[in-house]
Amino acid sequence: MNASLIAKSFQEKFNATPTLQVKAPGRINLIGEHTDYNDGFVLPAAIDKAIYFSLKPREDDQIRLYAVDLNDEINLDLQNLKKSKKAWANFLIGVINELLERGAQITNGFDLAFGGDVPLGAGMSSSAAIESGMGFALNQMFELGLSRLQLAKIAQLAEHNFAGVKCGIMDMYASLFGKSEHLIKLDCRSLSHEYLPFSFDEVSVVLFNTGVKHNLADSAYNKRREECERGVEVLKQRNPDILSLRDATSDDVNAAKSEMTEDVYKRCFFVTSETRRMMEATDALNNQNLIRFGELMYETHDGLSQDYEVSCTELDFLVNLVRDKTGVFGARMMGGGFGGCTINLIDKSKAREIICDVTKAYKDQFGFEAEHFEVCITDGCTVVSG
Ligand code: GAF
Repeated sequence: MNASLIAKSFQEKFNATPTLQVKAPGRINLIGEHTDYNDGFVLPAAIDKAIYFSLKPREDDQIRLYAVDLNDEINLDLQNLKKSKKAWANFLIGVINELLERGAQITNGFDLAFGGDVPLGAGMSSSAAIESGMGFALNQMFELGLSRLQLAKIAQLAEHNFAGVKCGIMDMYASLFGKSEHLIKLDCRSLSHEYLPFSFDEVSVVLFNTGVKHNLADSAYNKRREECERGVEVLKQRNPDILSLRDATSDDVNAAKSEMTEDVYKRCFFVTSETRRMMEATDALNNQNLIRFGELMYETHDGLSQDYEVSCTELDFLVNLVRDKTGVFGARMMGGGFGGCTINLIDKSKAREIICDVTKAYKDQFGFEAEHFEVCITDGCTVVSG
């Protein structure tokens, strides 16, 4: 699916030519997992898997939304927006609603078709791409004058209030602020970033998709967030300067261990260790030291699996499979967890062979193929035409 196929579907569905087409990419995250909602740092990038939108304003208040990939549609009234029973529609309605609540002048209805090639539920943030792209498109079409940062915050609120996941801001930020061949070192407290060059001719970024998404993903995500908040309450008693886990070290957490439940301790220990790893990884990258960077990725995976407990059998299998393979710098599960993809940094000359080995071993173990994606780092949301 690409922009012109979505425009063609729009034409067929609405019998009109779209006046605006936009593209909103999915994301990868190199390191810094579950740190965004703890005010920490993350290192994501936008990728060449994207959601495309075609739109045209209407003269009345009707909003017609068409999900091309699902061949499903809904009609709404701008003056009477409601949550839908269809999960896909809520990502879009949530954004319209958040914009209206902030006084955005969306003055009339519109027709919209969307779809793309960000695999659903694979941890590449298809939902954030839909939310970011929706805000970006409406900002363009109705000349709302919102900044990319404002759009990222609106997309995040839509996810909180309409999809029910209390996510951090990383995914939306990456979709909106991505820059070709660069990682985004995002400070989730100040919401400012710097771009770090990431263009190693000899390295492929490969994602292996477990093809599973375990049911408890959303509720467990919210629970992890609450556990981190409970940990902060304990740490704050000892040191009032600790406002979030970003302000604490693993030593602080160890010192307060007896005042925490086992689960809260493990979550806090992971996040504070991840903050330290994230900083070390940035140094390794600046020194072009991919070997050290890769070691840190494995450490992150182990922490996510054992302390944060958001991995699963399939993800652990994929990471363990490549752990000692020559040609693999590092690998780990990526994103919220409980399924989705692993991210792997692989020596380009060995990539074919390693992809074949992994695909075969996964099929032998689980009985179905693990899809793989060799991804490139791209710019964030863009206007394709209009
Ligand atoms: C999901 C969330 F949406 C992000 O905000 C982030 O917390 C990530 O999980 C884990 O790092 O993608």
